[in-house]
Amino acid sequence: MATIKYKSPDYYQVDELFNNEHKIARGAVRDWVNKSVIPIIDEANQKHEFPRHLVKELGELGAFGPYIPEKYGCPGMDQISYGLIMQELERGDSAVRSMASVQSSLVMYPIFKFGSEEQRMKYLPKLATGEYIGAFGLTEPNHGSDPGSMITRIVDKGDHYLLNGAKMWITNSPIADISIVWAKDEEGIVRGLIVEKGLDGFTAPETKGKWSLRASLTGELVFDNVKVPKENLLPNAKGLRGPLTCLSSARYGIAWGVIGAAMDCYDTALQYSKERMQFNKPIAGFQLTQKKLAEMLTEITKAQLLAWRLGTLRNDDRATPAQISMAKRNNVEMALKIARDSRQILGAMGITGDYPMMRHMMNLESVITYEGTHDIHLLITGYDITEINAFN
Ligand code: TGC
Ligand code: FAD
Repeated sequence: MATIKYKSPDYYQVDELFNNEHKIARGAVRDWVNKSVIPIIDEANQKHEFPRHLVKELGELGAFGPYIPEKYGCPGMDQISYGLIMQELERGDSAVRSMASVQSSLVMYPIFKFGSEEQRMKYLPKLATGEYIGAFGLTEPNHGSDPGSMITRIVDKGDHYLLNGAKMWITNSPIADISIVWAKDEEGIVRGLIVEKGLDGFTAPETKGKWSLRASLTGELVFDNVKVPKENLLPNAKGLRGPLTCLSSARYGIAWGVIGAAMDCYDTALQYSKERMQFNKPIAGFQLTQKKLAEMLTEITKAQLLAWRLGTLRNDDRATPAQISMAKRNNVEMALKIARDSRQILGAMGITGDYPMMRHMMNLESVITYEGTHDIHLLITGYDITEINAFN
């Protein structure tokens, strides 16, 4: 592994917009990523293995449900701290941020927002420490961008619900202790269930052979006449608005997270280009290299400001789903382009695991697809500004 020392870019003194709590949270996660993620993450990706030992450490850091109240064993921080935690985790690897995103926004948040007090007390403290790992099942083999057409069903059988169907592309599914599963009831209304592992008829096979997010576990959730206890229904989620509200929280975290990946790529390319000599001068001295670096820093700065403003709106509960879509779409594309351009600055070295660009680039191909594809987010913005739905 190359010994490049990371220096986080901050061209517009965005740091001054953060309070002490934000900086403490960011600093703790940055130190942890340096110590626990950077030394092992290339090997985990090369071997296509999930570094499971990081889960408990993430819990100790407060990275699971950072914005959920302390009463449930969580840190009770604000949305800016949540964003900065995601930024620092994704500087390490998108897989680590994915683990924390799913656990926080897609498992803990729906239990907190739509669950009963008994469900909150039963599950949230265990999820906060990482004792329990969670998954979120919305996507199906034949329904990805259009989750409203899902075919997974529950039927009321008196003392339990009978669950049938299948979910695909589910982060953490093979090791999840609980899965938040979205299914339609007999009236066709989307409901959320907490499905514990080990129930008869429930399997979660792994999806292997990914070239992206190789340090993250992905799999299916398959339900064949699974009896889910009645008390595991989330009482306060009715309709597609339930899962989409969770997605808003996770998409917000991604808008911050990918800035971390972009910063890592930019900083690595900057340092390398000042040291790498060609034609008797550092490659940083060529105009074409400077164009790449200047444009990268400009885009990172814009993305930081977009994420920060969105965070302040979320703190006031004023951020709209369409505003979140704009930030997710813009910032992921920004990070992917920076991963590609920074890799070029490293020439052949850029394709090796000694440097992080190729890994970030491959990861970001998933990030630009999940939580709503790049084009779906564009259509959400189009719908918001024209009030004409172009989805169908
Ligand atoms: P539509 O009729 O527009 O909406 C249904 C209801 O939901 C409301 N709504 C939202 N509420 C909160 N947050 C949002 N983001 C919302 N978007 C919509 C909407 O107001 C409506 O409410 P109500 O009360 O009137 O019923 O629904 P539609 O069927 O037309 O679909 C719209 C569309 C295409 C935008 C939506 O379905 C969509 O976002 N598709 C993309 C699917 C997606 O993002 N899947 C992600 C799966 S999870 C994942 O990828 C995890 S990755 C994990 C990791 O990080 O590792
Ligand atoms: P499709 O919906 O089939 O889309 C294919 C293409 O068609 C895309 O380019 C899309 O933009 C385009 N398209 C679709 N509809 C339209 C339209 N109306 N207009 C124009 N273009 C359109 N899901 C979960 O529920 N939980 C998870 O934990 C989870 N984790 C994931 C982890 C990974 C690594 C990946 C890759 C995916 C994960 N997903 C998860 C699934 C993810 O959310 C879906 O892949 C995503 O929503 C897109 O669905 P799809 O792959 O079925 O693509």
